[in-house]
Amino acid sequence: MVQSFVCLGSNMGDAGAHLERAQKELDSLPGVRVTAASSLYRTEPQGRKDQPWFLNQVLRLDCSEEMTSLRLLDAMLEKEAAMGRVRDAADHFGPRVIDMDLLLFGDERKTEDEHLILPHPRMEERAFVLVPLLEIAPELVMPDGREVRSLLEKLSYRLEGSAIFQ
Ligand code: PH2
Ligand code: MG
Ligand code: MG
Repeated sequence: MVQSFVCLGSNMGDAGAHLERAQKELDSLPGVRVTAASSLYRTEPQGRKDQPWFLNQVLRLDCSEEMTSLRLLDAMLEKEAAMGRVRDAADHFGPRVIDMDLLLFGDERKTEDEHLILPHPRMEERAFVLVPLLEIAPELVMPDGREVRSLLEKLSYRLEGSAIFQ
């Protein structure tokens, strides 16, 4: 069994409903169980500011032996498409119905595969990832031994209730 963390995001339509459906879809995958879910955060858009605020949430998944990180990535891309996600290659950071990002897969480290880099290469910069991640895994340590808590301490951000400004 491997423990994995996934960040969900949506800023189109009924974002709350999209996150709820995404969680159900992941839980229904063979060899995957959602074992923890953070609360929902309203977050300032990163990367491209001229778009609606996001709703973000982090899930913890228990994955059985046959569910590898690449299989999980493929399954998540399929679920995103099934939920109506249309990818715009020219707008990597623009609005989306649903985004499922694999943050961590056990202590796996991957740099050689262009489709999947682990840990997620931008998670360290993103309060919208680290705040919900720490909510469900306060003692979490990165595969290289750094505490996730110490990564968040380096960021300049503001948490107001469930809103994250960065
Ligand atoms: N996702 C992005 C780009 N910017 N900003 C926020 N607040 N939340 C996201 O999930 C997000 C983003 C690309 O996937
Ligand atoms: Mg993303
Ligand atoms: Mg993504």
